[in-house]
Amino acid sequence: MLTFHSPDTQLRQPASELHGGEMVSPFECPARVEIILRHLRASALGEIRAPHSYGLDPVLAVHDRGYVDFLAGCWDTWQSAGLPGEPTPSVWPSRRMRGDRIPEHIDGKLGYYALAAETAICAGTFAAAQASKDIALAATDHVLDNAAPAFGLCRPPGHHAASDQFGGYCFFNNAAIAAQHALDRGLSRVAILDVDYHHGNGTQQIFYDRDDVLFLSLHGDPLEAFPYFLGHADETGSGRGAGYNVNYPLPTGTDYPRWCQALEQAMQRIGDYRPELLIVSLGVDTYEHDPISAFKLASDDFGDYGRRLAQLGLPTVFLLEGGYAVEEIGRNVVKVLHGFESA
Ligand code: 6XA
Ligand code: ZN
Repeated sequence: MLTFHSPDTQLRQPASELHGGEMVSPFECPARVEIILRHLRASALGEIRAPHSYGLDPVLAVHDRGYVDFLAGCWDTWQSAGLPGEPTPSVWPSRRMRGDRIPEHIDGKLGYYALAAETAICAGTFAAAQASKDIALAATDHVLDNAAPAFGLCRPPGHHAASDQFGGYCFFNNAAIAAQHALDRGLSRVAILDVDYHHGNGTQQIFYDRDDVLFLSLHGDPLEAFPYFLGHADETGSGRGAGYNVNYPLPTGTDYPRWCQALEQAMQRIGDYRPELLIVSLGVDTYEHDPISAFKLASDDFGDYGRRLAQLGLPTVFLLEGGYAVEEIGRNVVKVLHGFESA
């Protein structure tokens, strides 16, 4: 299986993250990619290629122009305002306030365009986010052109990014951009299966009223887990999209047999949909030793579900989302990909 990777993803190096009431070293860090690369090379999974630039058009096909312009200029605006530290959202148009006016001050803009406070923007964030979506697009093109699976080593991740919101370490929704790109190439049905520990609220929002993208997500119950305000089972899509959004919220402590039951249900639904492309939002923060998540998957379970996914027999692109047990992230990602290939 081919991997797509770009060193530009490493331009995202924020100094800190708000976690547990403290500023800590970010969980979503460059070492994640380095360790995955090391395991990919050692496992001889296949060639590692760089993507070409697709520009911003595929981004603007799913994201709001004002949002993209905000991300492009945020770091410079913050610097010009003479503010110390890193651009970090701290105020929101919350309930009973107005959300229809975009503030002019950068502090207000950050709150308008953010869904949470842990994700700071740094000098290289916009460039890294562009590299990440290029990886997703190149991997998707490879799958569609060669009828062979591919892995996009995306960083930053994407599934929390909504049409006009960043947060949860995400800026551009790589999976959504890839799905829309595939539709724009002439496909009529794409499925996105999100196996990250966290609900893919951004992907859900982007396709919520559409039936050309089936979105399914297995994740920590939002009553107990980030992003807290989306991801319940009764969110099933609206309008034409009614029935095309499927959430499997699972309790804290969920182990592999329980998780796998939900996976089998999701696979059944995907099979019924008959998509022409499957995009897997591959977060390995379901791992039992992940520092910020609460499921109990063991390393071997990753190989097992990789094998199961292959049984769908679909053109499949894997795009990296979360996973923060840095020492084990390479092993767990490679297990999924190897499992898929060996099936
Ligand atoms: C913020 C938690 C962000 C979770 C990011 C993630 N306290 N999403 O892994 O998949
Ligand atoms: Zn996650």
